Amino acid sequence: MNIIQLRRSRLLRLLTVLLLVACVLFFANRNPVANAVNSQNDHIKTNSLQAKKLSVFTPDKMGNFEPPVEAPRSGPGEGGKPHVLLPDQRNEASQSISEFGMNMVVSDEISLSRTISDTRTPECKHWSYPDDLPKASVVIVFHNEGWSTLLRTVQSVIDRSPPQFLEEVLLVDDFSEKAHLKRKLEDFIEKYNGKVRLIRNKEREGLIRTRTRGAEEARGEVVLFLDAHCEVGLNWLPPLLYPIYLDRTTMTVPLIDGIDHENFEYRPVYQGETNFRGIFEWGMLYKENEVPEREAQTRTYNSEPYKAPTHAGGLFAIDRAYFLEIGAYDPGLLVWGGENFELSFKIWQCGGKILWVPCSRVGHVYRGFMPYTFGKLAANKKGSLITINYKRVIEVWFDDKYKEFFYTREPTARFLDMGNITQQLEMKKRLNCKSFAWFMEEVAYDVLDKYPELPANLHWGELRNTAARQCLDTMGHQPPSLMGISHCHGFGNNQLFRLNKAGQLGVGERCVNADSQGVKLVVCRLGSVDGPWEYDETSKTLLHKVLKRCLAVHPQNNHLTLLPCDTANNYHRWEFREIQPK
Ligand SMILES: *[C@@H]1O[C@H](CO)[C@@H](O)[C@H](O)[C@H]1NC(C)=O
Ligand SMILES: [Mn+2]
Repeated sequence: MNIIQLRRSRLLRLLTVLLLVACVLFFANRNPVANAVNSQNDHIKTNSLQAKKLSVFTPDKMGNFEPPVEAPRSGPGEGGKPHVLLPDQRNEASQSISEFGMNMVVSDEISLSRTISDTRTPECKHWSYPDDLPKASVVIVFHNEGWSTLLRTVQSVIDRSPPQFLEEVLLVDDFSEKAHLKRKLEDFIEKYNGKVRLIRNKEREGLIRTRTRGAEEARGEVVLFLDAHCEVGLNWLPPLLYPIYLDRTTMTVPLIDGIDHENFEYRPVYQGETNFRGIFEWGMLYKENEVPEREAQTRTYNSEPYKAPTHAGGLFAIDRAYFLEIGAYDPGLLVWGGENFELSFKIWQCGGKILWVPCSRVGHVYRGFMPYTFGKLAANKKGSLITINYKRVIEVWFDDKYKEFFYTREPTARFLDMGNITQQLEMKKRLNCKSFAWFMEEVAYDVLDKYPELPANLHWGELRNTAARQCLDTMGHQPPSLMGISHCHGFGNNQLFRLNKAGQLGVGERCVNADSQGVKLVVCRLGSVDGPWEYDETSKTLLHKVLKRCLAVHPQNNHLTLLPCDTANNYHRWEFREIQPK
């Protein structure tokens, strides 16, 4: 054999080997779970070809991690049914609602291991997942949480997670004061034999920093954050871990079910087969939108995960090391709010992705209100903490054009002190992150359909009637509702109006319009930024162009109304006065 022949035969052998490997890989990927028991597969993995097993859909067979069907149980709240108290418990119940924001008397009577309804789309039962998924630390941050809601969160995770994928449940106490969360809690979790761990902050840090601390202290490969008043759904864990197993720069988000804060009924928030995903409006309020066709058609099954621009915030899973590599949460964010956007924009713009996972469901108690204060965390801050956070987030992640939309929608934000963002901008550069325009075109392409580019404001501020010396006011009502006038009080949500170039008079995310009944606060029409109003700089009158009348205070009864315009009448005169946060 000469050299050339030798080379040729080596080349041939190499090609044959490559072909074989490719075949094995191909078939392994086609039927991964069958291959899970096949040593061939492990061989491939240790050969560092990094073959990942794939999930498989089998219409005629249950998925490999599906739990056996539970026998129905009777008892308070079993099956996710609402639990009703006796009449003589009403006082105690309403006290607990004011203390915790939810009915703890009801919760305390329901078993920590109660059964719930299966809210998943039926397809979900037929997915099998690889047996070598990463292990998760479930991180639960709490501050003055009620006893049974916190422990039911823990117990449901223990009950409904394959133990081989659950490294631990890590409870992180953000400096609670309540007695039941001290020694009693430490004693109780001993029964979990080390599977449940508790760490405590030495001072109040707020939700955002406490979550980051949880990730730093966690021992699992994946961190999975839950609120402290959740119940995880049937077979919730493997579907969340699987996309991260395939690509460690993926954040996964379960679909959230509702748990009623008064009777603890467990019920789906999303009905039927329609999937939703997280988006936002330009004031940075979190919104949801039906999954657009462009995304839906990238999948074979409606039960498969889909890409989402953002998420609600509380519940998600992420590779722990990846989360820390991208700086976890911006440590300059305060307490609560906007952190979901910060993390979402960072993940997408810096090369990762966010998937919502329809086969993973987690129930969450939506509280009527926040039962605690931010204490000294909020001291010395002018304006709302959340708006300060939003400003920080948009100043780091938005391009100039999009920043303007935020300041148009939230004009007082220009005056707020967002702190120093130098390090965030340096990190953005270091990670070579893409522009916000890229994100809007490739990921959040449905946002502009619902919330188009905002024309600049012509005027903003409180809107004061010259004769009545009072200000236009939403009166704190929800739309649709009649508006009124009241004592001008400057900063706040009810009297801060914006009139844009297209005639829209907005207040927060709402709009002002009018009909035969009067001047009304309404939900702004989705997909539009225009409106019926025209302000005359000289006469200071505000004309409703459709009704051809002017906004006025009635001279007789001092009520807000629309009248045929009288440019010389002070009851028809309105002046915008810009206001700065106190
Ligand atoms: C902001 O932070 C950077 C680095 O963290 C520092 O060099 C800079 O002086 C800070 N700027 C201000 C105004 O404090
Ligand atoms: Mn919550």
